[in-house]
Amino acid sequence: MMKQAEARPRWVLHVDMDAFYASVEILDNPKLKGLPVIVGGHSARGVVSTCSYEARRFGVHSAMPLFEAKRLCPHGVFVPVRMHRYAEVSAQIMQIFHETSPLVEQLSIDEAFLDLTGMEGLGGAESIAHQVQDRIQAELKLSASVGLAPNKFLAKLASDLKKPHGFVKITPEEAAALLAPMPVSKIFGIGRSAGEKLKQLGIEKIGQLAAADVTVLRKVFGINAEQVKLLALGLDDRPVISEEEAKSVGRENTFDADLNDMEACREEVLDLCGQVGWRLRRENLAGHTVTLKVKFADFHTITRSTTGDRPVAWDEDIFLLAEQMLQKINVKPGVRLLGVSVSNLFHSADEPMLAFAEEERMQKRNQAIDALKNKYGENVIKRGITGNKKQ
Ligand code: TTP
Ligand code: MG
Repeated sequence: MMKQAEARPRWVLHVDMDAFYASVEILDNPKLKGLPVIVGGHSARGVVSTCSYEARRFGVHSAMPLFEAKRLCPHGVFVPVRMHRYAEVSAQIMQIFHETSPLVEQLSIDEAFLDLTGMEGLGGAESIAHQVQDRIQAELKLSASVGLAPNKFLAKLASDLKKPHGFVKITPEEAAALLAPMPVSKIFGIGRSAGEKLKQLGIEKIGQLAAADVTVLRKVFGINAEQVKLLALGLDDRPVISEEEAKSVGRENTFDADLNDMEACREEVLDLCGQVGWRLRRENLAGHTVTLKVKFADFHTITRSTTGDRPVAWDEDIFLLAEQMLQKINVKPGVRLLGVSVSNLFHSADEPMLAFAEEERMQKRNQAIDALKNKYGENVIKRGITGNKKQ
């Protein structure tokens, strides 16, 4: 019998800058040091982007209307957003990350995961984590909080525990006990609505969630119940994915004979959307932009892109956008190739709306197809177009 491979112990580092925009403003204007600095306004919609920890003591926080921040902190120093400058500093921070590990996953302008697994030869994950925090301080004169843990969920949680300038390491052994007394809202994807439902079941703490019966959790999380329970136990096997890997996910198909009617093109686009969706979901990815590529019989090629209001990963959602673009294209001259891709990717588990979507039926259908494709390959199933057919 084949021996099952031992699970490799992982070390994931999550780095998140402290009061990022405000800290950059103070860096560029040291007179602001120690003052309640509130960044927002001008180009923004009149809300606080962020504020220094001095301002947080007055109750000011991100996304709060500026007038309210002014009321809470009348002596605050209000400064406008300077996006290009934060992007510049962000690039310097990411440079330090890339010099530290080959596997860096940027989550937002001021945070990233670094996979430090197997870097024992360099002094071990903990020493590297300190080096990263120290380099940011010494070279950029900025403060970061770091979390070191065996997986992404715990690493992100850890970096937030002792802000600002925190350093928190969570070992696999201590994870469950550390999580147990925390409120369930600490788990990404558990928002107010799921929190309320759990409360009705008498579940408020992560420890209770970890001990709950999966069949009970299904009532709240549907098919995600198992995943939520694993998170509550401190288990999360999502990989750290570098930008190169995650730029876009796409599939294209060249036809033996050119297609020249819309219905045939729709069938093909639907099939491509299924292949792209499957790949996305396998990697726990979702994307904001869907691109349709059409190569005509004369090799002339066009691409059309749509960025939707919400991220897509389900076949149906990708198809909805792709189909709208297809309908505007004249396919009569003959289509030689069709391609569908999704870009502007991020990890779906980081966007709660998607991770625990209410659309359970769609999830079930997609996941049933995924299970087949995972087993037999992507050509095992071709989906038919349902609903009203257009010409
Ligand atoms: P965060 O990391 O959430 O916040 P922060 O770095 O300011 O503070 P903390 O120490 O708690 O990490 O977000 C990073 C930047 O993103 C933040 O500096 C400003 C911007 N941002 C907004 O513009 N609007 C928002 O609602 C949030 C949350 C952040
Ligand atoms: Mg931050």
